[in-house]
Amino acid sequence: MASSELSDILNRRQKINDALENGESVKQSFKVVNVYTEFHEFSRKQIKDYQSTFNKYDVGRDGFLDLPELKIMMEKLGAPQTHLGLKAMIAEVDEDQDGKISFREFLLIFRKAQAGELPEDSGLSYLARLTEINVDEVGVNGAKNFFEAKIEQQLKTNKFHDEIRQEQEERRLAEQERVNRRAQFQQKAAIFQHN
Ligand SMILES: [Ca+2]
Ligand SMILES: [Ca+2]
Repeated sequence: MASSELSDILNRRQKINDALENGESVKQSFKVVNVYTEFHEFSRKQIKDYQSTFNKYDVGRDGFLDLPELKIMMEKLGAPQTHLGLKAMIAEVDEDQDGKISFREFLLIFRKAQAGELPEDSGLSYLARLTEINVDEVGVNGAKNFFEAKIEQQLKTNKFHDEIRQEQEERRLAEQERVNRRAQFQQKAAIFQHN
């Protein structure tokens, strides 16, 4: 860690301690300091990229993505959602239940996406995957193509998909066995009849 970065953290820590001594609320800045340690699965660069994505769609600049902002975000990403869909998206990560997405809760989306905890066709799953590309550069159609290619690629390695394939294969084998058994039975029956 660069020494300037470390002194930044120490300075912030000192400010928090001062504020605490004065009985002030320091909840928010405390959270900002901690996202790097809480979301240890992401690199600092990733978190900074997520922060700039978040800021881009936090049009009101209040540090939260509310429902109208999320609505516009999903439209811009080429995956518009219904009002109920948007509410469900927020509820999925709204741990403090204030009806909007803080940056920390925003990071939960990507944590869940990475852990495979988001259903394929859920709004948050679209959000997580579509924000990986720069829609401004490739355009919405480009984003859609990229997205479809990405889903296809993911399906190939997806565990769920593998299980379905395995199930289909098992069903195919069972059906084959049934056909074989019937053929054998008919053969035996034919021999029996000839005798
Ligand atoms: Ca906002
Ligand atoms: Ca919240």
